[in-house]
Amino acid sequence: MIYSRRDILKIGAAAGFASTSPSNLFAQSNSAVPLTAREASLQLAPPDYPQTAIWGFDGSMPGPVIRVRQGGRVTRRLVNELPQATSLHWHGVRIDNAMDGVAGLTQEAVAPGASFDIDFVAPDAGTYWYHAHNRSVEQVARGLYGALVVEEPEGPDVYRDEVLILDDWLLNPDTAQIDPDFTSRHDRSHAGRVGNFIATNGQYGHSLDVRRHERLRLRLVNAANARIFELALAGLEGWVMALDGMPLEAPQPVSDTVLLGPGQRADLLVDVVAEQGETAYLVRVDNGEGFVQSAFPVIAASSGARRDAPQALPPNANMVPPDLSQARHVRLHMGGGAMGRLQSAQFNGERRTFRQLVDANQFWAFNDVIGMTDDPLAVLARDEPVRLEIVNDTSFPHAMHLHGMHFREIAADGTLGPLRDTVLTFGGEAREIAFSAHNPGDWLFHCHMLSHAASGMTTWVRVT
Ligand SMILES: [Cu+2]
Repeated sequence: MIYSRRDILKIGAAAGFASTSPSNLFAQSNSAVPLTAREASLQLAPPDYPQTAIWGFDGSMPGPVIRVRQGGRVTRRLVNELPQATSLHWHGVRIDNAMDGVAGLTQEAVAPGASFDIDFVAPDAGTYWYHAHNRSVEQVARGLYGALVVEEPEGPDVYRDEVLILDDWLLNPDTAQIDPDFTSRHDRSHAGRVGNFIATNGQYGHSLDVRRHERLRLRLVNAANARIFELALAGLEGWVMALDGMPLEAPQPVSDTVLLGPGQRADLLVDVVAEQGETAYLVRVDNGEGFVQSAFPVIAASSGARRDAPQALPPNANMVPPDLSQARHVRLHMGGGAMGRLQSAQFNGERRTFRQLVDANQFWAFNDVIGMTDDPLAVLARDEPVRLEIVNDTSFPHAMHLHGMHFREIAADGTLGPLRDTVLTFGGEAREIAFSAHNPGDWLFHCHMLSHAASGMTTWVRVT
């Protein structure tokens, strides 16, 4: 039997009704559902390898998919059973600043043995993710992340709605254990920590059975520390419906490849066009060569024919494009890294030579300054329109993520692109983004290549 989206919602509603018995209400009122960061081990590498020790939410990697209806509240108690302090960030959510989870900016890190109560409203439908935001270069690499799905009141009619979290791991090829050198000078000064084992949802040989002509919603999340995923479809025909959670005005047919930098997401609708007995694929393209990222064996023929192209997802509210004629200009110059031209930069309030910076394991500067500063990059008035020019004067790509607010890229012809929360820039490029500073608070703005963030590429803006 094929369930439509509405059938699934009906089943969910029936389960909800059953849970309103008095005894269940009493149990729920005691405390928020725990989300426990802890050590665990699981079979990450192929079956002939040992299990891999990871850190995961509720001991799994990825952590549990958290699903909530649009406008609903997310309440969890973050319980830290790790040997290290941690915090939890909700990437892409236009969140109350106090819940943004940035250790050292919006809250103190949660000490081992301590807990932190999370309670926020998810205003926008779409695909988001949560991940550790203390010592991120280590904690995300060890597995502390999961998906947050905020469902439309009435989503598209699909056979299955699947989260596919793409990641790579740097594993010891003999023991299958995660390489514990999170301060590698080479990773920091080059393209970041790039793994040697790539998988979907932490599963070797990730596979989903499908039928011909079924329509699936694939929620792709790039959780990698540094890897840029270039993706293609085989035996599937699809449309990009949303980027970084936010619906596109019109579905965009996937004719070529989809590029996802670290932190970025794409929602696809795909129709299975491979024949029964064949296998369809989500393909990872690496230097022009294709690799299986996820497999979709076509186990049966569908009773129906292919369906019409999908309608756009409903837009999220209060996303008025900024008035560029009134916009404040802010410039972010990126310098440093290997094969860069950085001679010196300010670090901890002092000017340091590049040699001194190398000794301090710091490699990247924003506007001549390395790392977090007491003063923000910009102090913005509430609802102030901003154009932020990002000049990548380095030899490497960088994926700049703004917390708390989405932005649009300004194209060369002055038009505004789709809403995003992370923009991928390549070496030598200048890109410009624009947004209205509608969300008050202190918001991190950093490279999501996490080794880069740990070695200089972190700043912040204040919205008053
Ligand atoms: Cu970077």
